[in-house]
Amino acid sequence: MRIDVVSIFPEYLSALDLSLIGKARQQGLLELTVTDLREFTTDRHRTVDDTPYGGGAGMVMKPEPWAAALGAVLGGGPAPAGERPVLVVPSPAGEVFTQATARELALREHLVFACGRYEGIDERVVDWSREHFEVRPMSLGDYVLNGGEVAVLAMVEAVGRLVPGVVGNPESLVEESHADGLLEYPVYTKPALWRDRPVPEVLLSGHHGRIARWRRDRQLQRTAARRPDLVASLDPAGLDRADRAVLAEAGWVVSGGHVVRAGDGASGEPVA
Ligand code: 6GU
Repeated sequence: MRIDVVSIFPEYLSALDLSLIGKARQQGLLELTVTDLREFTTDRHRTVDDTPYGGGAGMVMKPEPWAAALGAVLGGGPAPAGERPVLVVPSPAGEVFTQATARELALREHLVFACGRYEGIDERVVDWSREHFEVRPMSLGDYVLNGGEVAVLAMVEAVGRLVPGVVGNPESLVEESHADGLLEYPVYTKPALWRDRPVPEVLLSGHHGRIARWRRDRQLQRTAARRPDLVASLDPAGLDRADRAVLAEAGWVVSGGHVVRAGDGASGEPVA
């Protein structure tokens, strides 16, 4: 996979030299290039921003350096046959980036990340880019960062670890949080007794069936407690009798093909 990042703070992305992603780059599994947007300015002050038309606070990133930088990333000449690169534009006004997004992007050949700063990039850059890229404005969640760089670190790590060969043991991708729409179960290691706290006895039993059931129950309970939005998105077809019993205990029932809070219009359910 090829990844390009364009930023006015290329040093910010140096964290991608480290750890799993750094190793994948050394092994040639990921080809990652960081480009300094200011290299594509033409004035003495290397200006990348200007005041917003229509007034208002803050500054807007100028279109010309962005078009030049993205053009260089595309490589001049005619567009190669095959799929267009994806242009991810990090923004709190984007679509929310999820594990499903990471899985989708991990299948692509070429990802380009355009790190905006200030109040954002002139919208015409986004419009023009649609002629050359599949453009995806993306947000990490409902809070505001000062620029796209920190978000790109998160997104590149989430996508990069799904590229075949990057994570040593692919089994570890199967059981982690969000793999099945639920949060991960709690984990324990030695010693079996620590500060008067024992490891849950079932985990020492060697009984694989009971351990799997216990872990599934903890996933369901934890997800109900912390992420009711995820419970409401579960497909009832994937829930067995034991799952439904745990969810009922947490106040959720299957009704009309959906998982809903007990009492929320579910026929025959007692209202608390
Ligand atoms: Cl992707 N960018 C910025 N600037 N702020 C954010 C974000 C992205 N996601 C959440 N907040």
